[in-house]
Amino acid sequence: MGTMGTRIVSGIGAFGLAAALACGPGGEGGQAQQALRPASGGAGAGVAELMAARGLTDADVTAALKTYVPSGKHDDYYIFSSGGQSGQVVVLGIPSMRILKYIAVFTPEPWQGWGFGDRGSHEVLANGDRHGHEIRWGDTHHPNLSETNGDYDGKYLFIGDKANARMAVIDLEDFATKQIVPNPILESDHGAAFVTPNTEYVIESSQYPVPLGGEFAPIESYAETYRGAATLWKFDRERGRIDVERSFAIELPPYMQDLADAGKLVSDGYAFINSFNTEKAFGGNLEGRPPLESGASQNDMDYLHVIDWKKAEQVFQAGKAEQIRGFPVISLETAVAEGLLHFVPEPKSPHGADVTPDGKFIVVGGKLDTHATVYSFEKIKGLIDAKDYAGKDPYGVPILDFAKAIQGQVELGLGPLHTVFDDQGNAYTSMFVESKVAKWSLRDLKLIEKAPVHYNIGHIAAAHGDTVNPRGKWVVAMNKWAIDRFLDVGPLLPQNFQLVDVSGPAMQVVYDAPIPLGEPHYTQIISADLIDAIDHYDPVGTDPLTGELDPHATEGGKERIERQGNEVHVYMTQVRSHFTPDTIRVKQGDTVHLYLTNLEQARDATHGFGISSYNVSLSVEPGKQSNATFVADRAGVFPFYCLEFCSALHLEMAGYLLVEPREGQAGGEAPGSRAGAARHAAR
Ligand code: K7E
Ligand code: CUA
Repeated sequence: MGTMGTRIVSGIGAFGLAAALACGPGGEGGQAQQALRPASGGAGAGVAELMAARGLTDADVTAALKTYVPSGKHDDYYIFSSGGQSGQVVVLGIPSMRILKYIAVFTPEPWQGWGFGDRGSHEVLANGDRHGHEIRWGDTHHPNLSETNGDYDGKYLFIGDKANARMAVIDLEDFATKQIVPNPILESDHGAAFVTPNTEYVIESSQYPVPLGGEFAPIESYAETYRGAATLWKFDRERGRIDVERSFAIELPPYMQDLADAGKLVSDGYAFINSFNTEKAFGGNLEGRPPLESGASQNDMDYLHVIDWKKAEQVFQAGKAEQIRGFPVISLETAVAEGLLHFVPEPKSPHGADVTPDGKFIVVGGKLDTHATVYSFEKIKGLIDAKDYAGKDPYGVPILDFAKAIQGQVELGLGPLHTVFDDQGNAYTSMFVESKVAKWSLRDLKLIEKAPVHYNIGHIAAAHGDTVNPRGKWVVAMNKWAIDRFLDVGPLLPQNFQLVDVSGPAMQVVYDAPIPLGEPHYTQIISADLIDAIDHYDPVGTDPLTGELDPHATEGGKERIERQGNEVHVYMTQVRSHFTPDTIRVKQGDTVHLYLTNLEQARDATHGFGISSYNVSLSVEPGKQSNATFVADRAGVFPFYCLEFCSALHLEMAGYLLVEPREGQAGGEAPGSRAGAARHAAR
């Protein structure tokens, strides 16, 4: 999308705009000019007429031109957004804001066959179960792309589940989840995921303190027995998986740890985690204690946690961690003794902690304070090195002096939350209470401009805006409230992503995109050329979890059904427009192992497998192997069919599973049977 054209058209009248468009550069002037004129006989209309007819202003049309991506053309950037309670990741394009995909992560999702019979996905989901409970949802908050030298490399995406303290790994080769790791010591997280500059670690820090490891302790002993922690998941890039064996955690006081960021360049090796509730309030409004919310808002200052993770890694490797439920945890005592944890006061109950592209400063959003506070890493490091402490917290953690640690504060207004950066030395802070984006300069810490957004912006993202190499141009405001922005859809409204053009002298909101599946929190925006996704699995029969040929992959011509006792193994292939075999005979009570290979290698030649009554839905992309196992405990006739309209004979791409009653056992439910009668009666 060229900015030239938009600059030409801004600030001229409707008629002028049409003329400028008609005569503008582009080489196809003649054609364009024709298109702009009303076609004789009626369907077309000139731009000026269209603008008049639809009541569009110049600003509307420039916004449209900045965001319109013609059919067949691609977006410049990907947005990877958390999907909130949907437990998924939402992928959009910039500038069109078209939704491209929902990636199934913590929640079963039938289109992708995620958790609906596909054995691999069940394995991944089951690995995320906690305390013996099957967990089939997540609250995804903070996606983080893998980084090389502090910039996105487009290979992996990590996302935390705030509700159940879990971390997921998504491979951006096929946009599929490969791993879910439950945190063995935490019950909730929030500063998760954030990666270190070369993705050495994926960090997950706690939100609500608990006795680490999940045991019971009375809430009255909150200060003594409840704790937070920062977990450093070691990422094994070769394998594309978190290596739990090489991961560890650092115990933290029972303040509620909040958002976090890893240092970069000069501050590489450090992690910064906000907190609120240094009051150690724990609620109890029906038990004579203040509600959590007011109890946690008494102190003027909370603590920015400064963690030297490289030192922590050495301490862990030196065997100085203790085991909690089999997981190595560096105790608070050890963390203090080894000098790897320091606190810096921060104005009450902050929210975002964001490291500037040069790694020199950490910007903390005030939330209940009207400022963004800018901390100097150099000053923090100097104070730590000189052991120049202003005091200690009740757990012995040294506290640095606020005034000595900050570079300055910027008065922004009401409810500053999160901050991202552009390529011109500017910062953009979301102003939740004011419903604005505040643009300010990192050079002089002066406010430049505030632009209204709709409404109550939470996170904010910019193109590569939290890396060492921000791209500028676009900012996305992630608004919590949509109120009047879209057609009514009942009381539950979508969230509203607003695309803001920040390339000009004044910010312009150019697009509203409803996000109708859970509440997104953070997003990251990556240049599209960095994503190198595959369009089919190679070789044919690839298990997407291992990336290798599945042992049950079936070649064309070698399809078969093998019976071993009560186990029936179905080696099946798919190719437009049939399943082979398309008749499967089993006996009631048999365990059916379905090994399904899509023999195709053509882009977009995806088939599916859906079957009645057995809760199986598979997505079998070209070259993919999908295996499912189910017990055919119900006798009857069950059609299965392809779930994707893959060809003219797609509807014919079907077959039957015939489950014969075992001798002496009842068959299908007879119309006159008691169960059948009861079901009819219940209608
Ligand atoms: Cu919604 Cu990052 Cu979880 Cu702020 S958090 S808004
Ligand atoms: Cu294969 Cu429809």
